[in-house]
Amino acid sequence: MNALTMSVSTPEPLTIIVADDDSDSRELVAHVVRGLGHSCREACDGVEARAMHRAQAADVIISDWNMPKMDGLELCREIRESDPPYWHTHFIFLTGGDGRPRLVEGLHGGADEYITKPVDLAELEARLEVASRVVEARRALEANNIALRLDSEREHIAARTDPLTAISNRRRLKEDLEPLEGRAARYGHRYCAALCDIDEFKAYNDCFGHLSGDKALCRVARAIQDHLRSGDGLYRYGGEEFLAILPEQSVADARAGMDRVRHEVEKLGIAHSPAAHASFLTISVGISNLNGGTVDEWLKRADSALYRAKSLGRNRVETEERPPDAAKRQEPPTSAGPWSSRGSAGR
Ligand code: GH3
Ligand code: MG
Ligand code: MG
Repeated sequence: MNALTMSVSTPEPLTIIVADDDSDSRELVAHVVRGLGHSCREACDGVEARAMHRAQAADVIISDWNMPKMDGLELCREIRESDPPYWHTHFIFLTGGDGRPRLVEGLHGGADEYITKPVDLAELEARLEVASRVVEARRALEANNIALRLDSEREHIAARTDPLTAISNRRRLKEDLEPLEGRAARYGHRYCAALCDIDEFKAYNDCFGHLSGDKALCRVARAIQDHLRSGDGLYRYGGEEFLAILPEQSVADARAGMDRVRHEVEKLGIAHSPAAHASFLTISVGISNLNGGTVDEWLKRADSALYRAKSLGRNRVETEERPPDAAKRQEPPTSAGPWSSRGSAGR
């Protein structure tokens, strides 16, 4: 059995570049390589081989020593310098005559193997088996690294995601809030905070049970998320409280946007407890603007606005520093009913 008729002994075919200016020698080696089931590209000199490797990195380069434009040793050195740290190109030198002095120079230059011409086909096949083992080890390491990276990315995301609603949690909020103060102060960016709280949610739980409460919480979170702008962030702030961070919006814009969100939650039509004032689950929202103060003060102002929204009857949006006649300008909420007189601010 010769090298060409042997079955492929490698688990995965290799991608190989054969570089040789002597077309007979190059074609013979390429023929053997292809016969063993590997993919093979042929280059007439070092420059061409380098370009091929740059276009698509090869697992193995089998290169003649003496070639025009760029010889094999230079090619080998370039490959070693330019390959990324996670990649190792298995480099095999081909050379005629007494190869001993070049063997040492070639290995110092970064080569892994050395074959003398005329090429012995059985030796070439054996050298490619060695290459396969090395490449397999590299591929396994690479796959392991990718899996580890994915795992750590997944863990990173999971640690910042609320497991119930799948929106960002307080840890993520803390990280996202950190740069905002500086950005607002230094570059004049505007941010509004909109604190949303489900109205009379305790009554919902008491009536339908905690599991139904969980489901309703998820639907409300999804509805809020779906109706924010793409650059806005939404976080689970507390039990049934969500915080939306709205970049580059005036308080008036934020108020209009969050009133649409409030309406969308109401439109879900999640039947509320008979003990609640409204027929359907609703949210109240408090909005504040990050204008020079600290993030903590900013969130406290949103909380005060939310408290006012609760006091004024729930299912409504209130902003900080509300002008005295603002209540008259806001459309009465569709399902607020008699809350203004009966609702309590029991958050
Ligand atoms: P208000 O309109 O004043 O906000 O009234 P409320 O009943 O919503 O407010 P309160 O703070 O009295 O109660 C909040 C309720 O939210 C009580 C708590 O059981 C419920 N809750 C908080 N987190 C969760 C959760 O993860 N799942 C469920 N099902 N309920 C939750
Ligand atoms: Mg509530
Ligand atoms: Mg609450």
